[in-house]
Amino acid sequence: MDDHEVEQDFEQKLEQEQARQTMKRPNVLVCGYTGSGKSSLIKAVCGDVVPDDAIGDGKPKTVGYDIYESDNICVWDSKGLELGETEEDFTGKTREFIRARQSDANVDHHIHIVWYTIQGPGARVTACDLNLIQRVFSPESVVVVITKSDITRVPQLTQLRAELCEAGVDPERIVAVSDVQTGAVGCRELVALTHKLLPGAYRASFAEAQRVDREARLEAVRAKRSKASAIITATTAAATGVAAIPIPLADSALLVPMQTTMIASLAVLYGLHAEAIKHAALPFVARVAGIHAAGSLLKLIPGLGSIVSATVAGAITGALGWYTQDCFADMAIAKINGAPVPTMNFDVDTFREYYRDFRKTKK
Ligand SMILES: Nc1nc2c(ncn2[C@@H]2O[C@H](COP(=O)(O)OP(=O)(O)OP(=O)(O)O)[C@@H](O)[C@H]2O)c(=O)[nH]1
Ligand SMILES: [Mg+2]
Repeated sequence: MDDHEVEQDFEQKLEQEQARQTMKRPNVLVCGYTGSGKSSLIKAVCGDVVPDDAIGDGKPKTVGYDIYESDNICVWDSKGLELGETEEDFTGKTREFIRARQSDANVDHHIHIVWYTIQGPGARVTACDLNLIQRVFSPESVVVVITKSDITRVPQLTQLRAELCEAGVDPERIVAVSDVQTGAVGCRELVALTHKLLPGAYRASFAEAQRVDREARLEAVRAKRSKASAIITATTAAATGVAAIPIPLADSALLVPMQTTMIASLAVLYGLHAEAIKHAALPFVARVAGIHAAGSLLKLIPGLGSIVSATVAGAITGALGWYTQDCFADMAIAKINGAPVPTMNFDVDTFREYYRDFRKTKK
C-alpha cells in the first residue's frame, strides 16, 4: 500500500471504530429564569464549549435552546423566562421539550440531568421554580444550582435553602456556585454531585467533559488503559492466530490490516477529535505498513530469520499496540495539563524496547 492508500484505509477504519465504540454522552439541560447565570454556569463547568458572546449583559441572549456539545457532553442551555412571557407559557414549553426528549425510544437522547438555576441575590424561590423542579422534571435528576454566590449574602443563601427544603427539595441536591471570573466556587461540588446522579453509562464521558476537576479528568484517561489492554490483547491473539503456521517474512504485510484497525480503535478510545487523531496517528500508521515491507522487519528485529512465527507476530503487534496506547495517553494527559502536546513519531529504537519488553513480560 502506498501512503495515500494507507491514509484512506485508516480513515475508513476510524469511521467504523467511531460507529462501534459509541461514547455514552450525557445530555445536560440547564434551565432557569433569564439572567440567572445559566450560560455562565456551563462555561464554568465545561469550559470552551460555550462561546463568550453567549453570556449576557442583562439582555436575554439565549434564544430557544442553545446546544453546546463536544465529544463528551451535550448541554442544552434553555431560554430563560423572559419579560412578556407568562410563567405558564414557560412551564408549558419546558414540559413539552422534556416530554419529547424522554419519550424517545433511545435513552441516549434523553435529558440525563437538569441543572436548575436560581440566582442567589434574588433570594426568592417562585412557584414556577418549584413546579419545574418537582413536577416537570423528575426530582431525582435535578440539581438546584444557586448562582452568583459571590454576590449573595449569607442570609439570602440561608433563606433560599430553607425555602427549597421546606418545599421538599433534598438539601443534598442544592449547590451554590459562582462563575469563572469569581473563581468558579462550588463547581467542583456540582461536578461531583452530577457524576453521582448520572446513570452509570454516562459518567466516564462527563468526567472527561468537565473542566473543573483536573484529577478526575486524569483518572478518566488512566481508566482507558484497561480498555486499551483489551483491544491490544485481542489483536495480538488474532496476529498470533494468523501466524500459527509461520508466515514467510515477505508476507508479513498480512498483519498490517489488523494492526491499523488496532490503532484506529485506540485512537477512538482516546477520543481526540477525529481530525486531530488522523493528524497524530497517520505517520505512525504509515510506518506500520513500512515496517512490514520487505527487509525492514529484519532490521527492526535482530535475528528474525526468514519467517515470522506466532510468537513474533504477537510480539510485534503487542509492542505496536502498547507503543501507540502510551503515545495517545501522553497526548491526552498533556492536553489536560495544558502542556505542549507531544507529536507522535514512530521511533525505531523505542519500538525495539517495547518489543523486547513485550517478549519478556508477554503483557
Ligand atoms: N457576579 C456574578 N455575576 C454573574 C455570575 N454568573 C453570571 N453572572 C452575570 O449575570 C449575567 C447573566 O448571566 P448569563 O450567564 O448570561 O445568564 P443566562 O441565564 O444564561 O441568561 P439568558 O441566556 O438571557 O437566559 C451576566 O452579566 C453575567 O456576567 C456570577 O457567578 N457572579
Ligand atoms: Mg444564556
